[in-house]
Amino acid sequence: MSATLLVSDLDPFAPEFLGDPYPAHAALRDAGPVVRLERYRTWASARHAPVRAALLDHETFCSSAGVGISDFRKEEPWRTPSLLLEADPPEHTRARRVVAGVLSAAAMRRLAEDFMSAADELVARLADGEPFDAMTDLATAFPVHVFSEAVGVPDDKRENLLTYARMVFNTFGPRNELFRNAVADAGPVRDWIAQRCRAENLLSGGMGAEIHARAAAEGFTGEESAMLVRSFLSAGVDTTVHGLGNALWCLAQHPEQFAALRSEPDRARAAFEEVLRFEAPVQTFFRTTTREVELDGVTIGDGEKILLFLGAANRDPRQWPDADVFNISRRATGHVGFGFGIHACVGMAMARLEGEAVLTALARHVRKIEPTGEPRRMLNNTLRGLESLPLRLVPA
Ligand code: OVM
Repeated sequence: MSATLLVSDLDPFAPEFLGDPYPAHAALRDAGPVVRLERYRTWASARHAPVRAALLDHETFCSSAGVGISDFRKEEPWRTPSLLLEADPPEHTRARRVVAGVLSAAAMRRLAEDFMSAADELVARLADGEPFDAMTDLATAFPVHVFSEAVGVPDDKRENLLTYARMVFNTFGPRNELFRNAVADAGPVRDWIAQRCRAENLLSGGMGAEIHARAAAEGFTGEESAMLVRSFLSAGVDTTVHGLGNALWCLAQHPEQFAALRSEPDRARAAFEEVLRFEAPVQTFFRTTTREVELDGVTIGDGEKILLFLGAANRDPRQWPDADVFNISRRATGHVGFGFGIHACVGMAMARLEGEAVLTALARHVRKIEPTGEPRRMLNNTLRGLESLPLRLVPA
């Protein structure tokens, strides 16, 4: 066996780690390309090259055994596995085709104008110099509204989308307090989601209805089509909420970067990409090996779980100069915040559109983003983001 460092005392799902993962990320990267996490008897990688390589080799590093710490071959999954996220080819390929068709470049062009005007209106209204909670009133309000409208989720209890997503992302981790609290009283929210996924409960003309239509044409049953909508509802809202929240936080913390964005609003897309590199909303995913494999010189046995630290790979100094510096002018492309390979975020064009819309509106309407209090961090086994972000927007 090759030399590996046993990081026996590290718990990457403990509150102290989740609150500020970056020092531990650096230690993990420096320990080796692939390390052993004794506490969970799992492998892990925090470097960019092996994380990217594992994501690209989907045959060896499979998803059908679950992309959380739980091995579906040994433990019963807490919910019916996703046909998209928790699947391998050829089943994954069919599901992906349906969902990717709905999220095409042409579909994004149709959404762009609505997203831009919704962001413009909201930011113009908030930019009055008065303190507000940017998590609630901007980073959450915007995606919940534009996503629900685009997908065709009726305007009733839409906040359940956030509760459900938080639950899903917590359940990728171990059965710690975050996991247990997330699934306690899960019933009503799960039922609400299951109902929303049904064809008859989605508004006509929306992307949800289109999933049902395309899925039926591919030969999926109504129940399977609803499962594909479930993927949409699971992955489509809270991820962008925290992408936008992290963007606002980064820009508030780095006024010179916001000044650069203001001077060139066309940089909004690139700025959002740098946010995703620097503060990846989805921090981790697991894969499971289908054979013995050597990853960056380390031998991993067959049937082993490996934790891929996307957020740490995005700050690997072996990949980026000044990796710990937030700089909207750098080339952030190549980050793994959206994953990589066949499972790379199928909704990334929509996420980028939301980011571009909000950052463009900020560049247009806001002179200064000023914190008015301490932000409160949200802890989640997978997501990195804030619970509240008090600030004020000084109008331009
Ligand atoms: C899904 C799903 C759920 C959570 C995340 C995700 C980031 C997908 O149900 O397919 O991708």
